[in-house]
Amino acid sequence: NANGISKHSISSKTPAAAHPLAVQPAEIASNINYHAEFSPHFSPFKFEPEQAYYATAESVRDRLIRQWNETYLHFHNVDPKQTYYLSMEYLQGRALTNAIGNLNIRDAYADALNKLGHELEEIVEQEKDAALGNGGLGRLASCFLDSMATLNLPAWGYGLRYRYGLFKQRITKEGQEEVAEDWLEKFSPWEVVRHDVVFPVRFFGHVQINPDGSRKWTGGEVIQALAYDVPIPGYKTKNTISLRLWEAKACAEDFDLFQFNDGQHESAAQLHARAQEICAILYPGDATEIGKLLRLKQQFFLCSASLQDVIFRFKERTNGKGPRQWSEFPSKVALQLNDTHPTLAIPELMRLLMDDEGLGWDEAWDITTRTIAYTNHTVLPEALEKWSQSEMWKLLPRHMEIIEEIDKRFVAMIHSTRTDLESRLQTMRILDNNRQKPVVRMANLCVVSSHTVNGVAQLHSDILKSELFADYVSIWPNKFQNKTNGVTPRRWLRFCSPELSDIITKYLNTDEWVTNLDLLVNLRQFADNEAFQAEWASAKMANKQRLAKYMLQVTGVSIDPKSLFDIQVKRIHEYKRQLLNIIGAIYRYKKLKEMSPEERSKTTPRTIMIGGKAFATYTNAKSIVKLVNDVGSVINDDPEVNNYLKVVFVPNYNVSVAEMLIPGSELSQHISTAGMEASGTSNMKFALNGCLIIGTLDGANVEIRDEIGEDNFFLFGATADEVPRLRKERENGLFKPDPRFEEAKRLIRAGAFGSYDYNPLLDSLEGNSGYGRGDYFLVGHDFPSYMDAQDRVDEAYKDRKRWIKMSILSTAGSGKFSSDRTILQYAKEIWNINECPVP
Ligand code: B1N
Repeated sequence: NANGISKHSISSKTPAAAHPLAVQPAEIASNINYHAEFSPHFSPFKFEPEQAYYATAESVRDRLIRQWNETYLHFHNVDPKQTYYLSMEYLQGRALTNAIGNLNIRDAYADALNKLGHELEEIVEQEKDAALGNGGLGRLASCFLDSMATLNLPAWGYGLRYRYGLFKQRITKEGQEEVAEDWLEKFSPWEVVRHDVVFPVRFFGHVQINPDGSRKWTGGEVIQALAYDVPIPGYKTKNTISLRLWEAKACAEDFDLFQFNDGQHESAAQLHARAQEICAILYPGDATEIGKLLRLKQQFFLCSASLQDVIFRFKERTNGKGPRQWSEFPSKVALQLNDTHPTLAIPELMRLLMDDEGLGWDEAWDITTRTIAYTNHTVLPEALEKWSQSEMWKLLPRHMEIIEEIDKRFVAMIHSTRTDLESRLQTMRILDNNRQKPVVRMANLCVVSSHTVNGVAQLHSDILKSELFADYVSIWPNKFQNKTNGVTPRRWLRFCSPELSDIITKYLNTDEWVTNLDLLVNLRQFADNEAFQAEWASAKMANKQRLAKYMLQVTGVSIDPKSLFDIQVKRIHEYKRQLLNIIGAIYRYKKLKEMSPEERSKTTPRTIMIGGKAFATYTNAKSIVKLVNDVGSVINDDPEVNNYLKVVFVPNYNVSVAEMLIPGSELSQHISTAGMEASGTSNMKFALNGCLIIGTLDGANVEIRDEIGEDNFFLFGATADEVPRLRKERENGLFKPDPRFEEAKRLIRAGAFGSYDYNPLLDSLEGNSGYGRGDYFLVGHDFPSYMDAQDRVDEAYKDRKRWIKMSILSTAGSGKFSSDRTILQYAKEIWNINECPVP
């Protein structure tokens, strides 16, 4: 019941007209037609854009299947050490443009579609985003897969096939409304179901103790995990790896025919309903605590199915050398946990090794700790996962036994070797029993059980070592590493901005930068070149015009491509400080109102775009969405100022909207309270696209500024090490607010932007302390420095030559932020894997 390689192979005879590897546009066109006719999903004779999209996608998918199978077979034969990336989230976005771009057949497909009466640009728009993630963490996983494939690394992703991904955001008079997004409504042409890859996953039940003392988890309910594979093509390489997404199913035997025939329809299908629940929805939290038992079930489902699959493959790849030794496991398998969400892989691997394979504790522990590594993505206390021990005893009794044993052994180790840390044990332990409802601290379990723990930007990794995990550093000083995040330059420059890419290729005289992003530094020599600057400016202008057209279409607001395009798009969160942005915009509006027409005409016209989704139950985040929309309505309708300022909320921000916004951006805001944004990754995408950053010294901003140069970065705000002192000062009543800040808030409270009650939101910025008060995120403190930085932006934009030069230098300094660099570092410094290119 799994994906064995059989001795019997099949030969593939493909009709000539449908040949999947056609290169000539005419042949490709007939291949697309073949799919429309012979893998029909719609009534015949219709070939509207939607039908054309599905037929094109299937044609491209067929082309991928061969190299995908070859990759699997090659890995099987070479049997290299392989990485398995475990993540509850993948934010894949659309696949078509990416696939034909990576296969280097975009133009042929565009021509073929032309022959069939369609435009590629329109066809790719038919695809729904695969949004199986919330934000940066999920998108990072998808960029990593792209880099692993491109670098020919033996690596796979594992995740869940959620029926409903991240919600669609609709903006109404009330603010944000969440609408279920049915990405599988019709079907996805990019997944292949593997009916032969099925593993049982148990929940509940009890632990049975055998006569020999060994233990076995039995009873409870058993749900089947069925594999759906998504091909991940590398750029200009045959290597095509897999993203394996599990779906939950009940067995046919679980359907109680007797009960059903007896008229008890619901209870007959009980397990079927329970199975369906597991993969029904992605929990829409980003650095927000979600303590739902169903979420724990999802997490275990991912871990158990993936580990059974990994172990199956480990046993299968013997290459005639007789059965595998378990001691080989860590030299064949690397498991990477994307945050604590897949922590249960730790006790599950221990259980499989001990209870199913008969290993002893010490050997199982040695194998587990040499195999597993953990990436931390946040230090926000509310996002650090803690699961109730009593709930876990019910759902996963054997795993709780194992977790207790890990905790017990950790405590014993401290008592015997590190008595100096005994006073710290209460916070270091995995089990927190000092509360009414005892919990398991997942991050502590990860740190104790992993060979390597990493943060996602230098500052963040430093904070992990000096604060969150400081006590562990003294025990395992070499366990902690930094791996600064990166983004794939294929999706985030080459494909989303072909205009800029062509200019880069022309001046560098090579397109090698697409896989060797460090080459972008060579653009520095052209930063003052007038011809280059002119081409650069016109490519940016074309992208701005495309964006303006899009904004008109989705919001009805017309924006001027000659104004400065200033963008902040990310999940809405108080620590990301969209409030700082909007309060700054309100003050700008007030100033413009007070100016004479003459004075106004000398200001730098701006279009401020803000977008992002708010967690459905996060009240302040939802008020922020509403506020941006309300402020926009007033300003955009004010004929006195709307030639100089517009504020537009970008609805339903997602991967494909980002691909439209980022190339057209000139200034982007990454303005979190220092120390709170672990890395940020959109900052890298904006910089790569020649967009300047206004930002704090937080997350990866620090490294971006180092690379691009301080002259090309609009810096403001408190630093991470000042934050604790500033919070204290506020508590002691020593903070004097800026009058401009006070005035802007007063305008909101006075109803200048409508009658909605913004008092609770604004109260969070006031007072000295208290829950939801006391300006914990220091918006008021950073406001004057933010306004200064914005003045520097306005000045810089007036000097177009200087601005374009800064824009070029941004792109030129972005080489470090390729996810290829990040993944190579993981491969060498954590996974110890080598490339395995398909010949
Ligand atoms: O991970 C990104 C970073 O670039 C961002 O700075 C960071 O905020 C983000 C619970 C999270 N951290 N934690 C989460 C997501 C979902 C969830 O249920 C937490 N996301 C991040 C990539 O490193």
